[in-house]
Amino acid sequence: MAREADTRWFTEARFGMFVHWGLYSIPAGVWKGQVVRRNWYAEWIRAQAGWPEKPGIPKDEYDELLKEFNPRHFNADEWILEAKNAGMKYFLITAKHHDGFAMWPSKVSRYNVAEATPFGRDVCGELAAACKRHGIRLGFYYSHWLDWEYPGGCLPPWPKQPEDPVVRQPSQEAFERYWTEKCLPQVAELIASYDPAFMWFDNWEKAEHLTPGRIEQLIGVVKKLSSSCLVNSRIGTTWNHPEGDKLVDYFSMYDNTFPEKGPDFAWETSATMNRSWGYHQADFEWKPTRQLLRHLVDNASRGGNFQLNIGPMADGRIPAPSIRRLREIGAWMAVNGEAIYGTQTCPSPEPAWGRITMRRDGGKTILYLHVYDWKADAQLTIERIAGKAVTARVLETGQAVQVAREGDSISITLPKECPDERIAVVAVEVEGAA
Ligand code: FHN
Repeated sequence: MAREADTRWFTEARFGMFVHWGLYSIPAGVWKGQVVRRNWYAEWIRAQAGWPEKPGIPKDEYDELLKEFNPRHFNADEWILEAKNAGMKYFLITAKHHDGFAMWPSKVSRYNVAEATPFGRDVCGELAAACKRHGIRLGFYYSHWLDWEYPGGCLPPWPKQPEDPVVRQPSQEAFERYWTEKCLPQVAELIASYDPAFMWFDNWEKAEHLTPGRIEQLIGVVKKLSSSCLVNSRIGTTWNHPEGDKLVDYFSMYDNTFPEKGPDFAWETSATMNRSWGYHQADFEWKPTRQLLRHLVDNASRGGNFQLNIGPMADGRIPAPSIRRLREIGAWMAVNGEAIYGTQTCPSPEPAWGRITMRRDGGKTILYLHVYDWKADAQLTIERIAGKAVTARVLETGQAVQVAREGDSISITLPKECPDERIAVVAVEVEGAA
C-alpha cells in the first residue's frame, strides 16, 4: 500500500475551512450553568461536563439535545460562500464527531440528524451540493477511533491530566463490532453518497484499537470507492502503523501546531480561531486576524496548508468574531492571493523580516516577500538566490520597489508607504532559475 492519489489540487489550494458542528453546539460549552473548561473543547462536552468532580453526561441526558436540534438559520450556500470569500478553496465538516452523531441521513445508524431531530434535513448533502455550486472541494471529518454512542467505540483516552478519571476502554471484540457495524459502513456511505475530495480522520496517539490491519481496511474502503479521495495521517498511521505516513496522502499536524519545517509531502495545520473547535459561548480568547494571516503565510512558505476552523452556533449562524476574521482574511487574500495559491517554498534561508513564497512561471520566477515588519527605507535581503532580478513592486498597490543584486543575494528597499501593517507583500521578478 502506498500513496498514489494526486494531491496537487490540495497543495495548490493552501487554504481551507474546517467546521465543527453538531449536538454539542447547543450547550456550547456550558452544562447546567457550569462552564466546561477542561481544555475548552466544546465538542467534548459529553465527556467533560462536570469535570473534574463527576465528568460525563449520561447518554439519555445528552440525547435530550436531539429534540432541540433545529437550526432555523442554517443555509449551506451562506457557509460555503463565506469560505469562498475568505479565499478558501476547500471545506471540511464534522460528518460525525466523537459523540457518534451523524450529520447525514445514515442508513447505518438512526442516530442521525435527519431521523433523530426535528430538523430532519441532510446537512452533509446540502453542504455537498453548495460546494459543487460554488466550486469548493468537500471533505468529511469522521471520528473513526472514538465513538461515545455506539457500544464498543473508544472512549476518551484518559487519564491525561491528574484530575482525569481512569477510563476503561472497550474490549477488542466490542470494538470490532463497532468497527464493522458502524464505522466502515458509515465511511462507505459518505463516500458513495457525496463523493468527497478528502477524508479527515482523527487519532492523535498510540491506540491499541487502531491496529495496522484496521487502518489498512479503512483506507481500503475509501480508496475502493474513490481512488482520488485523499486520506489524512490522523487515521493513525503516524503512531499505529509500522509503515507510517507513507500510506496516506497528506499529513495533519496536531491541533494548532505550526512547524518550522514540515514533512516532504503534502501537509496541513488545522487551527482554531479561539480555543474551542465547536462553538463555545464562554470562550472569548479570539486570535487576532494578523496572527491567523501569519499562520497561513508561515505554512505556505514552508510548503504546508492552513485549515481554519469555525464553530457555528446551534441555530446555524456563524459567530460574529469568526465572520469578521473570515472577511478580513478574505480582503487580504483578494489582493495577495497570488502570493499564496500554487506557490512553493523558496530555496533561500527564511529571513528575519518575514517569509518568502515563490512561483516558477516559464523562464521567470516570482518571489513573494511577505513583510511582517515594514520599516520605511529598510533594505531587505533575499540570500543565496540565483537569476537576475528584473522588477519589484508592492503587490497590492503596484508601487515600484527598488531592487538590486549584491553577490549571490538580491536586495530591495522598502518604500515609505506600507499597504498593510499585518503583512505587506512585495513581488520580485527574477529571470532565470531562482
Ligand atoms: O478531539 C478532537 C477535537 O475535538 C477536534 O476535533 C480536533 C481537531 O483537530 N481533533 C481532536 C483533538 O486533536
